[in-house]
Amino acid sequence: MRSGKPCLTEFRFIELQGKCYVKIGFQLSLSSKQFCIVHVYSFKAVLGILFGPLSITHKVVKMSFIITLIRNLLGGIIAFFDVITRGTKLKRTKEAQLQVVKDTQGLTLYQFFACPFCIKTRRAIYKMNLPIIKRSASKGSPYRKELLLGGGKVQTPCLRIETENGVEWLYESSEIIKYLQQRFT
Ligand SMILES: N[C@@H](CCC(=O)N[C@@H](CS)C(=O)NCC(=O)O)C(=O)O
Repeated sequence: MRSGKPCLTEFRFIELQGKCYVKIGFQLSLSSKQFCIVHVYSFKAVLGILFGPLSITHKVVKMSFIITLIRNLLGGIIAFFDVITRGTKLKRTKEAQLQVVKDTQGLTLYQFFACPFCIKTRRAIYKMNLPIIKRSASKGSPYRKELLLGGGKVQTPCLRIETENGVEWLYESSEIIKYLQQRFT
């Protein structure tokens, strides 16, 4: 193997905890004597769809997975159009914006990137020019557990509101937008 050039060493379907993945192995050379092997575990069987029936018996690609894929694709398209059609932010005086920065420090939005309700909420947040921290509640993210433990369920969007009186978890995109509009516009 020539130095610096990654070489494909493995490409196969595997089963991990009852789920089907595509395992892709690369060998990367660091110098003429040293190398490392990197294994990438694919998106759940996405390639399985493209390459036909999976080699793992009875693990046919589940309908729910296809629905998730379509949902994420549509969500991604909506997110893209949201970004390009957002328009302008609310303009405030420097002092007023500094106050908003201070007042939004206790706010955190738990969200999924491609969720239409989150897109709607993010769009409103953008238009109100609010620097609110956003945390992904997608599977595998540590914030998902935080949302579940704090708010009681994994549903996005959810706004975590921390004040001197305690912490409140606000679900429902319309409620979140209404709350922010009342507080900041
Ligand atoms: N009526 C809610 C609907 C929110 C909703 O359905 N969110 C979905 C994501 S798009 C969700 O969190 N589903 C739970 C899950 O995927 O685990 C709103 O307007 O916020």
